[in-house]
Amino acid sequence: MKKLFIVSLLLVTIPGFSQTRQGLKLWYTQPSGKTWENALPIGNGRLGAMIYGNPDKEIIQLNEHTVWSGSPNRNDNPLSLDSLAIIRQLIFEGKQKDAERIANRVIITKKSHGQKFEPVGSLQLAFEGHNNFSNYSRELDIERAITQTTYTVGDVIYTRQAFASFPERIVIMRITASQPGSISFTASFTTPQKRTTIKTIPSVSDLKELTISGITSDHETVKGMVKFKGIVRIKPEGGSLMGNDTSLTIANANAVTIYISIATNFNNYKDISGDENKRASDYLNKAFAKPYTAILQAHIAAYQKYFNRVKLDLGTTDAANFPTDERLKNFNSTNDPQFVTLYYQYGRYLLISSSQPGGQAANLQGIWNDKINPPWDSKYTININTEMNYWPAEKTNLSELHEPFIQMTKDLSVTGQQTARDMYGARGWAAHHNTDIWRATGAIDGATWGVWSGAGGWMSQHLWEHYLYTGDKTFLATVYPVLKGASTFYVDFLIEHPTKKWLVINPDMSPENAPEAHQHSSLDAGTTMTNQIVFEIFSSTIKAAEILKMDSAFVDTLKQMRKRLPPMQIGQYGQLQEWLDDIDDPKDNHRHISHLYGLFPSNQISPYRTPQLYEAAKTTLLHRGDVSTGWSMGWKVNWWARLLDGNHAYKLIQNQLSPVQGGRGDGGGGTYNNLFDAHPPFQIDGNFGCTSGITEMLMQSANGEIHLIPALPDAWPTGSIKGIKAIGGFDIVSMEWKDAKLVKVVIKSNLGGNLRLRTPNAMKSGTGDALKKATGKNSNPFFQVEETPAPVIADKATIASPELKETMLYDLPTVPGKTYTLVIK
Ligand code: FUC
Repeated sequence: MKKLFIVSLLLVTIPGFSQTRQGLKLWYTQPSGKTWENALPIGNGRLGAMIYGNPDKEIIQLNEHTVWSGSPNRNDNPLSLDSLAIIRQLIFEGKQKDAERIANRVIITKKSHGQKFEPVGSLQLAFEGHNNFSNYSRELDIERAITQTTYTVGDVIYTRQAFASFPERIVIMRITASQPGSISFTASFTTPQKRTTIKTIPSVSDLKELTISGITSDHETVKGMVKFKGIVRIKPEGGSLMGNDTSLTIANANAVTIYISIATNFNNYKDISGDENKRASDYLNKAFAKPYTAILQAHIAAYQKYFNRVKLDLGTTDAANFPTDERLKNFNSTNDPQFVTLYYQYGRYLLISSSQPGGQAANLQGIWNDKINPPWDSKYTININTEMNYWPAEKTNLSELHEPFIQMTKDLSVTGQQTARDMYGARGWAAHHNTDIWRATGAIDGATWGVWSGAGGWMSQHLWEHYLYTGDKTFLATVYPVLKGASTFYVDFLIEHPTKKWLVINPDMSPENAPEAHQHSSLDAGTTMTNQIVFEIFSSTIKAAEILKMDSAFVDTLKQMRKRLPPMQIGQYGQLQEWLDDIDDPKDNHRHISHLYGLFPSNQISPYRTPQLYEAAKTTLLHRGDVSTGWSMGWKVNWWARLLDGNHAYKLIQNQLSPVQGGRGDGGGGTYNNLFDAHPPFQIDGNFGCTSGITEMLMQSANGEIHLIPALPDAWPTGSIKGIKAIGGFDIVSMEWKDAKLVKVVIKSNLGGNLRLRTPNAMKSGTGDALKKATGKNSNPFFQVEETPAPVIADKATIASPELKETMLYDLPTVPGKTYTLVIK
């Protein structure tokens, strides 16, 4: 209490502080120093920057979304096809290790294991004498997507604002001072890139500008051919600007605006014939002609178009008055619900900033990476991590931002055709567990990780979900070939299991787990996750074809084959089996729990429709434990939400919102000071996974109904949310709960159809009318859930019946465009 009082006093007396207290802000009383994970991220989906806010040496670390090592290339291993039969036979015979040895030679690529997302470099601003500062604060305002640093040197107050303008495609920083003529600094570039030229050249009005030109790295025998160009042009107000060969010096200016433009020659994964110089100059010239305030206003408007759609309120306590790093340290020992709101909205901020229509999809680090050799190349791991990045897209009302992921899937549906054909003799398209900007679809890393072909099915499912949320049939028609291609690959690649007679994928694996029973080899046939993925993409393709009224013969094939897929199995410990055989180890705490794909993101396991599988999934999750890598804990928030256990989901949020301990490889997850998620190292998937999970705690729309506050933890008894989305085109315009009871919900129907609502307590319509109790199947076409085949249950397994809280289930017929209000009865 005492500490709080002191902080509050500081907050009102120090200028920088008084602004940083309110609203959705990350703020700190210390500069970032040398630590990248202290710096604050800004981005416009094309450019990403980390702002350090160091008074004496500002660092603006820069990324551009298409600066990747390498050039158009493929990495299939054509030896695969000839050895496929023997690999399959060995796996069916239980000789996984022998199969693995061959797979490492013939399936795993001998070429690129994926290219790297590389940084451009850093713009450094050296301010002499500014190491002696006071009254320091820096912040990232996620309601406006702007960073601000304020400090005092002598009797001058300095302020720096920076943002990545969405409309202008540039990064911009404005430096002001409380007294005229006080701004002097030198700007220069540093870069970890090896083939660059940094120089100043004459600019408009005889001033000089600073440029960096370069070509990205060669990597794993692929020649680096992405050419990039960065230009820094400075507009001083008063004072002077001088340039030497590689730096610009500003002296005694009243205010300064720095415009940074970066572009490359990248057009798409097979075309790098663009003109990076012209692009960089064009963006810059357009922006430079505009005053700072105009660029700022347009930026805020463009950002808020997305950001303002959702408002969350879980309550605010005094704990919210502390700087962000303090709140992170204290989160587990204080009641700070607003910190969850901040983290939730930060996930949306990060998606808006790293994924814009027409740009590249958010990679393992979104769009923020300072290393020339980043962890896992900062590329796309598509056996979980990239999909997780896009879990919040539709439900948190950022549907348009799904586009880069959808485009990537469309690209893979083309490049993956050659992989399907050359490596497996199959039609359709296939991708393994990783890809990159060149849309490589070969198998990489080693047989323990790479021999997995589930990506086509999983990624295509996002396209189907985009349709389920939007009802956009034109979109569905354009992406139907992607769904069909993913399914066609499985039609050709499935093979009958010699003894069980089910149709299975072989070779297969349950991402990246390797059971002891198979001498720690990952290879297997018909793993549960793959069966679920195939079941799901077959079902979605069937529905899509039926909606589009086409391909009836293909639909019949899919229906016939779907019946022959392995059902889910409940093993001896009552667990959901990860593999075809009952070989799960209840002590296994592997970070991947891939077989729970059926619980989330899929909807094949539900408390109401499949109670035994629901219990088995819960047992599995309890076996695996809570603490894991960041993204794994993010997934667990979603699973516990689907298991309707809000308190357990909240426990995972607490684990995630703890300061990171240890470095790469240590596991244990956690969060950095800038609220980036830690695997460790930094991986952005956990941020997005948790934002999705918090939404799932408050609303779920996957199981043939819309379930409101399905997994509310005790920590959030009262709150409200506005603007999230459910499938079937339903907007949760607003929802309020009090003492864990739903008190009011306003829902807009965009597409019409039956609205089936599950609520924790009885509701009546806003006009006082009684609501109709739901009966039978939901008639709304968007809520048709494929029936999950009955599980096979081990003799030894004991399965309890789920203990479910009583809920109400209503049916409300809706008309497109109309809004419906329900209040507590
Ligand atoms: C998979 C995961 C790792 C990490 C990496 C990027 O290999 O198993 O934990 O997230 O992707």
